[in-house]
Amino acid sequence: MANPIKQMMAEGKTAVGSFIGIYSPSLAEMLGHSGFDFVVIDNEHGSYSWGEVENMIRACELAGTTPIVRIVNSTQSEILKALDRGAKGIHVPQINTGAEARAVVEAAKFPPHGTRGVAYSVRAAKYGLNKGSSYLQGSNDDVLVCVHIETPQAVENVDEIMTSGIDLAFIGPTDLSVSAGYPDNPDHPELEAMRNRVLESGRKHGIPVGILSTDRAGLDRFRNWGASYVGINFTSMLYSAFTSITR
Ligand code: 3PY
Ligand code: MG
Repeated sequence: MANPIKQMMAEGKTAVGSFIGIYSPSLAEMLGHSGFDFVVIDNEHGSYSWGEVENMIRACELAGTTPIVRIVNSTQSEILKALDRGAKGIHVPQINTGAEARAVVEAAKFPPHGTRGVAYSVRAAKYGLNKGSSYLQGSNDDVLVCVHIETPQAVENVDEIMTSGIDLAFIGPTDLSVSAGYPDNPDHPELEAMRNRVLESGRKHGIPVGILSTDRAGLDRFRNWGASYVGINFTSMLYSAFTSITR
């Protein structure tokens, strides 16, 4: 059950994936066949039912890419539903303090490390075939717990967030630019300073840092900057393919 994305980041590689908010197992398969390391099934801004999330996860597995689910908020029920469907990780948006991040980690881990409720009948436990400590320990070790740092308050509290037990800190550049007051200038020096502060804190505490980009140039830029995990927006890639024909 080992998580290949955790493995890649531990080896100092940059994992590359895509965020998709459109329900289509076929497109999820295409992302996997194209070589993306992970797919973030985006149910913060997407409109998937839990059954659809499960089918997207299945499609990712078929195509050899790691399925991760972005949930709408940090409640225990959202975290539980995503992990029980078989997600190998969760992205939790809008985390602003160490206490909020610790609550996410607790909800994502089975006892004794957390408070995640257990049912062996779920897909993640092979519907009851994978029971007991091998499932519990395996899941606790493998699940990627990622929180979004996307407000000036979160950047202010970044050290306590980094030491909360998370596996990955993800900078949400859109929310960060809007919440910091620079909606039209994502490259404003203040935003760059905030990104650098997050990266430095991650280095200090041994936690990888991820970020969203829209294209190959952004991927190269953030990989060189030090990102361990880069998600590319699915709709941007699609528009760029479409308009390469029409424009
Ligand atoms: C943001 O840019 O705000 C994000 O959450 C990216 O996924
Ligand atoms: Mg965001």
